[in-house]
Amino acid sequence: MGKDNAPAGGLEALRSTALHTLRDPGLRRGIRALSVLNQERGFDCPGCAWPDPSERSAAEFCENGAKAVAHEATTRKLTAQFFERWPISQLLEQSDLWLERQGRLCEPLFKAADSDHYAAISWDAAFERLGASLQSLSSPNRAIFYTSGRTSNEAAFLYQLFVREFGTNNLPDCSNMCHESSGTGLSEVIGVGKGTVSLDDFDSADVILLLGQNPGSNHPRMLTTLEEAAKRGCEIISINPLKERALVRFAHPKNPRSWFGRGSEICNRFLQVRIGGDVALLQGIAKAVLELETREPGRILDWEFIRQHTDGFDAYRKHLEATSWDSITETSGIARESIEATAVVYAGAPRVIACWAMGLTQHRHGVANIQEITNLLLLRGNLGRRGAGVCPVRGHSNVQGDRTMGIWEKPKPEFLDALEREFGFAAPRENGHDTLAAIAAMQAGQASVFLGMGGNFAAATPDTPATEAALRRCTLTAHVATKLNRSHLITGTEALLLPCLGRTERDAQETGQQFVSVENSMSVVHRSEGALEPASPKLRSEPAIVAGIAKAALGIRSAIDWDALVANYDGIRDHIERVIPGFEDFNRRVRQPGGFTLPNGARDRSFATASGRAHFTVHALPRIELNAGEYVMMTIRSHNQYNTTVYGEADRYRGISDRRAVLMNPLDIESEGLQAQQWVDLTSRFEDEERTVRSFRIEPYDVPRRCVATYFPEANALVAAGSFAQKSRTPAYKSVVVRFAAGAAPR
Ligand SMILES: Nc1nc2c(c(=O)[nH]1)N[C@H]1C(S)=C(S)[C@@H](COP(=O)(O)OP(=O)(O)OC[C@H]3O[C@@H](n4cnc5c(=O)[nH]c(N)nc54)[C@H](O)[C@@H]3O)O[C@H]1N2
Ligand SMILES: Nc1nc2c(c(=O)[nH]1)N[C@H]1C(S)=C(S)[C@@H](COP(=O)(O)OP(=O)(O)OC[C@H]3O[C@@H](n4cnc5c(=O)[nH]c(N)nc54)[C@H](O)[C@@H]3O)O[C@H]1N2
Ligand SMILES: [Mo]
Repeated sequence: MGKDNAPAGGLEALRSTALHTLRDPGLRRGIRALSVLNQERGFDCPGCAWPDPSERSAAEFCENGAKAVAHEATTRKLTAQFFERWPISQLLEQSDLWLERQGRLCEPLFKAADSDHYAAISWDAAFERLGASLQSLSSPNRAIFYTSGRTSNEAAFLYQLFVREFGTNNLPDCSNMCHESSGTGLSEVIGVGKGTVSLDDFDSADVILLLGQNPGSNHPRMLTTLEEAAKRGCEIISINPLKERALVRFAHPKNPRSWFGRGSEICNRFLQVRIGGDVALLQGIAKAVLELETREPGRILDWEFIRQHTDGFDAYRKHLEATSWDSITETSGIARESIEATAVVYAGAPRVIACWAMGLTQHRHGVANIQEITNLLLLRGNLGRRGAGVCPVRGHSNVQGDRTMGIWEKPKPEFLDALEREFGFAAPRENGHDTLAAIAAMQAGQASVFLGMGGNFAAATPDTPATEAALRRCTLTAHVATKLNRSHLITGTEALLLPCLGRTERDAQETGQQFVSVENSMSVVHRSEGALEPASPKLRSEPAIVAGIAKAALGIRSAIDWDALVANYDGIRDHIERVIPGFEDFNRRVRQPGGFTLPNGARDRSFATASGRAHFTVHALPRIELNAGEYVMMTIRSHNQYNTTVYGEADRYRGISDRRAVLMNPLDIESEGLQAQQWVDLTSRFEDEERTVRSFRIEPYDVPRRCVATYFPEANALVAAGSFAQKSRTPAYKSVVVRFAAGAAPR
């Protein structure tokens, strides 16, 4: 349990950065890439969506960003000869790590109907095949167009434009599995589905709540911000079943003096909530705040804000009064005294920011979680002023921008109207399939062509065997990708792999070198320009690939001059400016140092809800009923992975050496009659469905009773597709009910 007590970060982080940089791109290419990573004229880190500071240091990246860059910038190449040697069926038996290590995809590849091999194909022939498949469909709604979150604004805009001109809104994306609960929850109550803070706000916050987030591994640059806040006395409170190590002690890798000491403290209060207990805990804190107000009337709540800018307060207060302390402490697993002490800290702080990530969104009550955070902030007017607000910390580096660009299965009518005005075709008005609906449609034979713009659909989605079967039913599966992954091997009758340039690489088009733009977690839009020689001369940029597909699928029916847009991305940006609000003067402003910030009414207390007010909302306490022998399981990321891309077995910060681990409380291990390090099989229960995975190992860990953790994506086969958040349909990856049986080591 927490075998290693050294601070997170420090020398170890530097060592790991150097190791990955040397092993993959080699010294020169690696240093070239890192020297422009997150710099004004460089490329945006493909890792996470945490913003860059306005004053940048020479090394504006973290260990995990450097890993993501190193793995993209690798000099290893995957050519057609490799696929001659390796049949797809044999590649499938290799581990994800092995697939990843084979290097960059270098040329377009095609798998014919009767073949077990990918073979080289020309770009023109590849586009023709995809175009012909799309044209042969009886309805455009029989095609699925998935997007992962690394795609630039320019590529995403072109992609959705093509898909809508083709005639469907079937644009599921990784956001459906990620912050959809945040977008849905926030839109309902504050009128905008994005965060309201900027990086500057962290300089003046007095309390920062970190809910269900592990920034030490997943947003390491955020630790710099948190460390600075902690040093000036800001209180940082972690609400998380795990005491994540980087939040306990952190040594900044760029500050040599800190490497050998104990590191600095980030969080000073850890509330180890039970998995799924956040609604109860947040209601508990709010209930205690109301009790403080009763004791000191008029001194605790921001009555002026509540009266002027909100509605629903009375119903919310009544609900809290009627909710018993027993039910709150039982569901949250946190003692009343701790909740009350937290309320005192919250009520004493002039400015509070709440940050969160997947620990809150990936539950059946994911939307309620987000709205309870908002409730708590509204009580003291912690919204729309300096040093305060909501901060959903995004995952993929441009997942927020992709949504802004229209990658969405439920586009707003205003967006479609603007698209029609600009391009003169009739946009489809019916909502399309989100990720879960796309799987169901393929399963039912109602969709038969799948195109993935990045990502690893088969491994990231719930219920792995069912998703795989669904993809295999397709007539054609195609992926635009940088590196080989499992989804590329789970093919339809025919399959295509279309290799693209990565963020790190130069993108030369007819009019010269192009740059793209991205939007970070705080709505700042800025440029990103690659610097490295492309891994292969045959790679094409994502915008060029989209244009190739569009021309082949739409032919003369298209109203758009695709070639002109690819020749000069300024032309794409001109269209974006006329279609999407907030992008006025886009081409000039994107060239300004630091870019520009998109407007967001909630930042100025102008709430775009029907009443123009922010809403308090009432939620019943969600309960996860467990039978004897059952546990609630969260599936989480290790320090050594980027989503489905696994860099290595060990999870350094948590002191775990093997990814097939089940993190479990020692008292539960004992009461179940299990042993540490014992092999077990896990069976999940959802309604009347059961799913089993074999060969996981029991690892004693400081986690609340009746709660366990496993790693994503190994445990995805246990997640039922029918178990998702109300309203947002985000899969409930963090509340899976499981039980154990004795098992054996993997074969
Ligand atoms: N290096 C690296 N960086 C990444 C990624 C990566 O895989 N690797 N992924 C990117 C992406 S797409 C995303 S979305 C983000 C993900 O970033 P995170 O959301 O930090 O990632 P997870 O590992 O899913 O962790 C969730 C945290 O939530 C906690 N948790 C689980 N269940 C609950 C609960 O019920 N309540 C509370 N309060 N906490 C809970 C877990 O203990 C864990 O600390 O990171 C992004 N950045
Ligand atoms: N059990 C469980 N499941 C989860 C989660 C969880 O916490 N638990 N988290 C969910 C979340 S938050 C997310 S965001 C999803 C992630 O789902 P995805 O976004 O679908 O998966 P990734 O692993 O991020 O995709 C990685 C692949 O993208 C490709 N790629 C990398 N860079 C580029 C590029 O520049 N262009 C293109 N075209 N391709 C590129 C590479 O081929 C790489 O293998 O997974 C979800 N699944
Ligand atoms: Mo994500």
